[in-house]
Amino acid sequence: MATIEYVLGDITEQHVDVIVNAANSSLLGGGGVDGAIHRKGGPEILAECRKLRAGHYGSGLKTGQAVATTAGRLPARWVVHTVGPVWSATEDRSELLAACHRNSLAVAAGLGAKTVAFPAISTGIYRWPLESAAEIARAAVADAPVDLVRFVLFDRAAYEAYARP
Ligand code: AR6
Repeated sequence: MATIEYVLGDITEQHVDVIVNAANSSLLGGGGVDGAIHRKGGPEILAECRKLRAGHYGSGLKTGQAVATTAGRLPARWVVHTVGPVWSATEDRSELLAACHRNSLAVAAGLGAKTVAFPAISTGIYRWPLESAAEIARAAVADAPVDLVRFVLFDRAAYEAYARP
């Protein structure tokens, strides 16, 4: 059974094996967590993402899928990039949000990672309501095949949604 913990902080500063990036299907960067990871991790991460796009992921990473690169100058060993669903009030995309978490953990475990940090995927630019995202994310990591899952929440509202008992 993995230990699940919740911290208020910046995911780029986490000393864990894997940090998960809330990316987009282009894999070529963006704002939010994605922007911070590429900015602080340096050009090596983007270079690896470009190679992925030139190879197996020619048409991009689909929503819910996950793929790894190294972590450049970040303290983590790897970045696992995943694409969360954009919030929809008319279509239930919960399974895709759960799949992001499960597939990221499977990729991490395949690398031999024991400790994995997640941001609050889809709750920023993709507008997923915090309480709902927290419930889905927590359930999706309950059987994580690693020793530690750490949710790294960037502000107090996200922390309170994810860390509530
Ligand atoms: N550490 C931890 N959490 C953070 C950090 C950080 N350094 N920076 C922001 N957050 P978002 P999404 C929080 O928008 O909603 C990008 O452009 C933020 O407060 O990063 O999945 C991608 O390229 C929020 O709670 O991801 C995609 O196009 C959470 O991380 C799109 O945004 C997620 O916000 C993905 O949107």
